[in-house]
Amino acid sequence: MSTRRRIGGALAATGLALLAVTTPVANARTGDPARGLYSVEGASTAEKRTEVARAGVDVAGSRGGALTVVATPAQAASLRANGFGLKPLGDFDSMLKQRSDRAGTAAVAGDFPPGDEAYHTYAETTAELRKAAKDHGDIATLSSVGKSYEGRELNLLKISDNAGTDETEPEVLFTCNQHAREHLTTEMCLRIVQRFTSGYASDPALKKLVDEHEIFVLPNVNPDGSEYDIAGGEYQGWRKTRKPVPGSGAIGTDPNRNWDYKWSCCGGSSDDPSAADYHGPSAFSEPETKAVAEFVDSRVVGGAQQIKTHIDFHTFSELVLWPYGYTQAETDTGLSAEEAKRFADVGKKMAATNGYTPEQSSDLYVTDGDVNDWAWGKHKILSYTFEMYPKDGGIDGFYPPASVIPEQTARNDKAVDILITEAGAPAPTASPSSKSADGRT
Ligand code: 3K0
Ligand code: CA
Ligand code: CA
Ligand code: ZN
Repeated sequence: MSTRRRIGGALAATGLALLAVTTPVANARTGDPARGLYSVEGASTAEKRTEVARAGVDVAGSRGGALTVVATPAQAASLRANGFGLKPLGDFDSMLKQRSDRAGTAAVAGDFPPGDEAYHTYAETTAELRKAAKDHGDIATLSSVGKSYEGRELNLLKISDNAGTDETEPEVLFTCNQHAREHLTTEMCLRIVQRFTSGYASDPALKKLVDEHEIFVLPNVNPDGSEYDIAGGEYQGWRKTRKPVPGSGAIGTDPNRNWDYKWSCCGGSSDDPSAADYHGPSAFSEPETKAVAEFVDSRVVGGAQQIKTHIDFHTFSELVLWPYGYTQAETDTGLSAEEAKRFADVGKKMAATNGYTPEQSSDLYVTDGDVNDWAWGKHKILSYTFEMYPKDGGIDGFYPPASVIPEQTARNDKAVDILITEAGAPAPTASPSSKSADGRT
């Protein structure tokens, strides 16, 4: 792989000398136009950030009043024409290659690039889950909610006392890796698995959390995407699923715009199949989101949703986000002032333990069809997005060195415990003037 060269028309990109961001060097493997990484200045309000996202660019992170985006030459030109200042940070594909080759040794097929082998591939993640279930059979059972487009099992580990029995205990869900390249999140789910299974016998506080709840962990929502991202020993900067979009030459849908609640309602996702935040041809067009949703639907027992709280892990920017994403209003259909306050209170409580910034999802930029809006809007699950380490960065933001895994996953231990504990707390009582959508008071 290290000898591969990216060829763009008559141009051969042979090194940093040709990294001028204005030069459209094609990606030799995909044939895509070269993508540049930019800092977009003047994106200091949610409206402006939503406008930037609407250009179809790939929003990598948010830093201060600026957004870090990956843009094609056409997208960059369009943003500039709309008055945004773009500060070039480098050629995305070349930066990916540089990042992948950092250790300077040959990549092992199917594994993470040299130096990053401590990250778990899909096969290694599956092996860890099997081992947890085998070594702790009384408190851990492994199942699958369905298969990905390419046929990979969407593994689900349940952790609880009497794990083989559906008991009447508050249920909690942790999901990771909706976005392919956000590999640190898979490590986060594995950390949760390790901590509660290995710590059960020796740590009374952990044992209590396990005994009194049913904890579901789904480490790879988008395994096709994450495997594609590391195929060939070189990072691809991939975000979406891997299912071809019917009637277009494009591949992949943004799974976190594909959920069936206010899907594609509000300019918080793209109609363009090639865009980074393409919402898919229809809600739940992707087998992955559909399978996870059907699992959550299946947890309605005797008319009551058993899953009470949820975190969907992403990277990066160090944020705790809550619904709604589709609107900038703090309250809307099905989200009363009391409920919005509970989201903010618990969100801030968790953020106080990990140092992330707590805010409503749409304070970042408007997103429609995301998992939190669906989980709350349909099931009243207290559902958060955590954007993990780092706080800011360029492409390296998605690919922190494996050495940060222990610290950056343990950083969320207390927040995870709060979220689990919160599953047993009573839902807030709404005042009669602001009943929730289902009429509960
Ligand atoms: O709820 C949200 O606002 C999700 C934010 C998430 C997204 O889907 O756009 N950010 S990410 O793509 O950079 N992980
Ligand atoms: Ca139990
Ligand atoms: Ca149960
Ligand atoms: Zn993400």
